[in-house]
Amino acid sequence: MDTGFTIDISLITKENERARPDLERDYDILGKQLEKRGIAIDEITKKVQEFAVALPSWGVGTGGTRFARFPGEGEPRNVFDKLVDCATIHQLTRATPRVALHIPWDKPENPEALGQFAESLQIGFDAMNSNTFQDQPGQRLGYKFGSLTHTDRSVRSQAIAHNVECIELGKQIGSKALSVWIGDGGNFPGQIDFRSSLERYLESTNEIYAALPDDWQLFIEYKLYEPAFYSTVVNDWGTAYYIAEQLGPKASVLVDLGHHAPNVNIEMIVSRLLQFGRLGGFHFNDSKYGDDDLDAGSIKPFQLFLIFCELIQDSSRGARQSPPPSYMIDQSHNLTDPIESLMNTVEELQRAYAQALLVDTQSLSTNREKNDAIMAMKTLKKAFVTDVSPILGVARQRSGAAIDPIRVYRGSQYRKRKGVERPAMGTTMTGIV
Ligand code: PSV
Ligand code: MN
Repeated sequence: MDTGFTIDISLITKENERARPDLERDYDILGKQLEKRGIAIDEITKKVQEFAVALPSWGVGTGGTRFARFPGEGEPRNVFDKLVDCATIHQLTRATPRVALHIPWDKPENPEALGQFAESLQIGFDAMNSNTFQDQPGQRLGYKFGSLTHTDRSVRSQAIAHNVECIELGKQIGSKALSVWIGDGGNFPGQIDFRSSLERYLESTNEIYAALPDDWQLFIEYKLYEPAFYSTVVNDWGTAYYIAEQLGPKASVLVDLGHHAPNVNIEMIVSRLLQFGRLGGFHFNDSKYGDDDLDAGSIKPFQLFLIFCELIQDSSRGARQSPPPSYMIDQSHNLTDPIESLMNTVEELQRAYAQALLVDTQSLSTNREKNDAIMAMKTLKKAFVTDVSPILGVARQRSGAAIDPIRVYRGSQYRKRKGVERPAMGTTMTGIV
C-alpha cells in the first residue's frame, strides 16, 4: 500500500529552527515565574510529552449534519487513507500514536495487511467501535427499532454477533478494547418499556462480555438523546455505571463530553466514576447545544481544565483499582479541515492537562478545609489563567514534533496534494455526526 505524499521531516526542522529563539525566550520567562510558585517547568514539559490521545478514524473525513454534508478536498477514501492522515497528525504532534476504528466503516478485507500498513506508519490501534445504529448494505435484519435491546431476539443476536466480530477483528490488529454505543430508544411516550429494554441490553452485553479476551476492556458509552428523541436506553452515567457493575471488572464507563445536557457538571461525573473505579475513558470534543462534535476546548476550556484537575488528583492518590482512563477524541468536522481540527484539539487537551498540573494542591486543600470558597476557586483560576503555550511548544520540539503543527501542515500543501491523489468520489450523501 502506498502512502502517497507525506510531509518531509526537513520542513518540520526548518520551521522549528525559525520558531525556536522566540519559544526559548518565552519558556525561560515562564520557567522563572513558575519557579517562584515552586514549580519546575521541565517536570511539566516532560508530563506533557508523555500525554497521548487516540484519534477517531471517522474524524479525518469531513463530517456532516443530518441536513447535508459538504465533502472536503482530498478526503480519505478508505481506511488506508485514514491511517495516512492520522499518521500525519502524529508526525506533527507526536501525541496521537493510536487510531480507533469504527466497524463496518473501516472493516478491512485483510486485517493482517492493515496491521502491517499501520506498523509501517508507526501507529497502532486503539478501541474498536461497533456500529448497530445504522443498517449496512446486505444486512439481514434492520435496526430501525433498536439493536442490542430490540424486542426481537433475532435482531439482538445479529447485533451481538457484530460486536463479537469487532472483537475478533481487533484481536488481529492489536486492539485491546471495544466501545459500545447504541442508538436504541424511542421517540414517543409509551413506545419503549424502560425496564425490559435495559434488561435486554444487559442480556446482550453479557454475551459480548463473554467473548472479551482477558486483557481487553469493554467501554459502555452513554448519551442522553439522539437519535431517540424521547427515551434512550443507555442515557446517562448512572445507567452506564450500573451496566458496568453488572457485567464485571473488564467493563467501565466511557464519557463522551458531548453526550450531556447543557450545564451538566461533567467534572463531577468524572470524579464519581474515578472514585468507583469505573471510568474507562473519554471521547473528547466540545459542544454548545447538544452533541455538536466541536473541537475540544473551543467552547468550554474551563470545564476541560476542571476535568483534567479531577484526573490528576486521582492519579496522585496512588493505588489504582482499575487501568488509567483511555483518552480518545470523538469529533466530526463539517466546516474545518479535519486534520487541522484534530491537531487543534490535541493542543487544547495538552493545554488543559498542563494547566491542571500547575494547580497548587496544598493551597487548594487548605482553602477547602477552611471553607474559603473564594480562595479555593482562585487557586484553580491561577493555574487556569497561566499561559502554558511555551510548555506545549517546547514539549513538541523535544518530542520531535512541529512547534506549530498547523503552520507546518499548511506550508506543506498536504491537503492540496491529497486533493490530486484522492479525486472526489462525487457523492454528497448525508454525513455521520
Ligand atoms: C455517538 O454520538 C458517538 O459519540 C459514538 O461514539 C459513535 O461511535 C460516534 O459518535 C460516531 O458516530
Ligand atoms: Mn462518542
